[in-house]
Amino acid sequence: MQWGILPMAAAATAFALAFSLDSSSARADDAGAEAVRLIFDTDICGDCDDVLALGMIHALQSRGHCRLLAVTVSADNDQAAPFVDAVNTFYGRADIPIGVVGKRGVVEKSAFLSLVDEKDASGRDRYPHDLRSGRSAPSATEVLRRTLAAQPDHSVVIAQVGFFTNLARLLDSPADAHSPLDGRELVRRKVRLLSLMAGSFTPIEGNLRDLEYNVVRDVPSARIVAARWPTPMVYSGFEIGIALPYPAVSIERDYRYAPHHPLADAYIRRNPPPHNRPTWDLTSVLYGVLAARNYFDLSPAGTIAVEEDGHTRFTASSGGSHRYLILRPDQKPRVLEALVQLSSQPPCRAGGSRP
Ligand SMILES: [Ca+2]
Repeated sequence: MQWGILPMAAAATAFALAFSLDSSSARADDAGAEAVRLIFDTDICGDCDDVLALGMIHALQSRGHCRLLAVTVSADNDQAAPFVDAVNTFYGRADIPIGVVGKRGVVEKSAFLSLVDEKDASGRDRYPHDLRSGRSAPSATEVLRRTLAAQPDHSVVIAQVGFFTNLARLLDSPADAHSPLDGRELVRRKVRLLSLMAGSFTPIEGNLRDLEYNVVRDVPSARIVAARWPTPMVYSGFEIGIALPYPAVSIERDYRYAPHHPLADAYIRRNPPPHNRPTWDLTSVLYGVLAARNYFDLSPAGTIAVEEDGHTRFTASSGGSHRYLILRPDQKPRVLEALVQLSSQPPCRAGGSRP
């Protein structure tokens, strides 16, 4: 299989032309432009890269690059939504809507979500939050439909960094009180880009990672989204995040501004330093919010199909709406520096004030 690589500038131009991005969205992360309207869909249970990615989003919002509209959880674990609420509260944004996949989602255990129930010496939450259980949260479909319906047309970026369940259900959702549009039409109308961590597209040392976790845990939903999602999709394949290991020394040194930091504490519970955890989910957030900053190259346009066994297959085509990220060796230091600086940035509002 041939893997063509376009120079970033040419790829960006072709991408914009192919998908008719409007001028406002194309400028979205230039200085002074409108912040990217972002929805974060995460399986924040098994791995800790979701947690670092959520912290990154808050730093990007503090810098004026994005506005987090909602978080939807794609793993069935009642501690996941409270943990998201605790992270949002830590960064001074306690009221961001949170939706959950519910009992029909992929069941996941976690090494770190139990942090959310820990108390300090006086019996108060160590990580303050007011959402006590995922069972108290609305469905992801409800939150996604309500959030999208309230946004300007073609304005929303969704970063999906877990299973495809929530977005597949969104596509299949009927008209409701929030919108007369069915799910697919609502997505076509409101979403500009789906930036997702899934699949595998470039061999690593000659070997292609055959089956990627986010796909194989819910293949039917992945097949629905790959086949029916009506906007551009950019995949960050397995090979991207594993080529960018988060330096554990940063976990040990850069988060000490808080005695109990939810990002560092989750990381340590999952993989104590000196483990350098891959940055899979962080890369989809970085691209989704700062696509024009040339952190990555893009594949040619094409179609990515999810096969019945969970393999992802890319076929180049000039009219295709799918691409995948490509990381050149000389891009690695700059990307990794951005991921570390954003993840470890202390909470602050735009303009620098503490929340
Ligand atoms: Ca994830």
